[in-house]
Amino acid sequence: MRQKFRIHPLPQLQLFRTGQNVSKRLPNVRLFRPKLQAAQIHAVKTTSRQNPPCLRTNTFLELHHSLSRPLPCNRVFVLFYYEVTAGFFSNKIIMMMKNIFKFLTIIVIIASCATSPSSDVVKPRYLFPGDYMADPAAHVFNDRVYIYPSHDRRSGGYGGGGQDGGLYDMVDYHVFSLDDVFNGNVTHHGLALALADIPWARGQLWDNDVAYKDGKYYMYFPAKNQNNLFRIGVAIADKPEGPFVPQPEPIRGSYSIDPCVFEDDGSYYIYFGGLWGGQLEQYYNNVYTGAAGRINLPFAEADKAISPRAAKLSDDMLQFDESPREVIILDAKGIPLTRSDTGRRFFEASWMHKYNGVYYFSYSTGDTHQLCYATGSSPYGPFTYQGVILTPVTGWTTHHSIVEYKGKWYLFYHDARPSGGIDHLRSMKVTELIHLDDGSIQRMNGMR
Ligand code: FUB
Repeated sequence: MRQKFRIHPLPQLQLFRTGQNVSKRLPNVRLFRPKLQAAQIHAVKTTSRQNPPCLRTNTFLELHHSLSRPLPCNRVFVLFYYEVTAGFFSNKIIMMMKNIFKFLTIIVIIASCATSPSSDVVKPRYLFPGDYMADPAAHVFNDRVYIYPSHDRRSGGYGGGGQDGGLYDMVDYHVFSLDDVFNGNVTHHGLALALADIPWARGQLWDNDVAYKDGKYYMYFPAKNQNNLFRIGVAIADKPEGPFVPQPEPIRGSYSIDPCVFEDDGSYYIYFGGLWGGQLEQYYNNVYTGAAGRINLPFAEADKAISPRAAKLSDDMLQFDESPREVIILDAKGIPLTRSDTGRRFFEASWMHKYNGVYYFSYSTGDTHQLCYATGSSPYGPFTYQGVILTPVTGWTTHHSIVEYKGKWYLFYHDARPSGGIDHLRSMKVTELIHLDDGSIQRMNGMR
């Protein structure tokens, strides 16, 4: 039997912002493609309570969406929709109308995407306007989010300029916490560890991370020693906010920068490494080779991107339990990324999180300024490159952490916008991070 429909009223054109709650405007939205991703669902979330006068309760709307990628959020977007009720028109005419609107919608989506490389859900929040803090490592302890940033400052610099990162001349760490990511107070717990209290360290307290085990909190931090080589130290506290008491010596066999610690099934893994000023190029097979270390390598080896390192921590959390292993990042064909692939290869800022049983290794590409991620089935990798999480921010460095809190995921990161773009005076911020239905992470715009 031929089913008849009536279209009433004529197709609607409406402007809205993705990410905006449209529930009051679009009741009973029926999605043309049921497999919508989180942000899209967010964008068209509806309730049927408030019907505008033009809509009837027995009608539905069809939203045409034909792209596999999510809609860019917080962008003005044109929604074409029409209302269909049992009535005048034949199936054939309905199908024709559907195709026309599908076509128009695709054009608008493409135009919208062309002007923005990313999609975002919630406007990011600067967390501590009072001072410059960078590289925020966030963890949930005692139902609060604790944030462990580097503490940027104005300084004449720590020797070596340019690629040595001498301007990042930090001398202490402060701790922050919150229990409402976007609206609540950010508690500043004050000084947690100072360079002057670390017997082996001479300067440059860069990105740190903190892990909890058996009633103690362990802070892992890089610093330059008397020979100007980065080593990684540990400091211990009874409370998440510190104060942290440093061990007299750095971790045996440690080198380079940006430690991050990840707990999995009761084991703790430390990831670390950073190129250029982070000195990772100066090590081969965990041995210090100096600047010339990679010159005589066979081509295939020299061509391979320099890998971040991972090692299991000892039971007492104070040493490596094994020699650090290379964390290999592969392309989609299973081939390790190359050194010249600067848009995708690892540079610094390791972070690990687990989502739906999959290990997500994320990092900064340094001189191409992206935050990227790669996924795998083991904490050691290998990981397969997946894409960009955050496009470049204001300032040279980009560095982040990813944490789940009260059922949502967040990206903590920094940029140098509040300082007017001074690379080494950065401000920490947070935004929501979305895992899409297919396991990918929704790309975000670093300039927001
Ligand atoms: O904060 C100093 C360094 O800048 C960090 O260790 C790097 O990851 C970069 O953010």
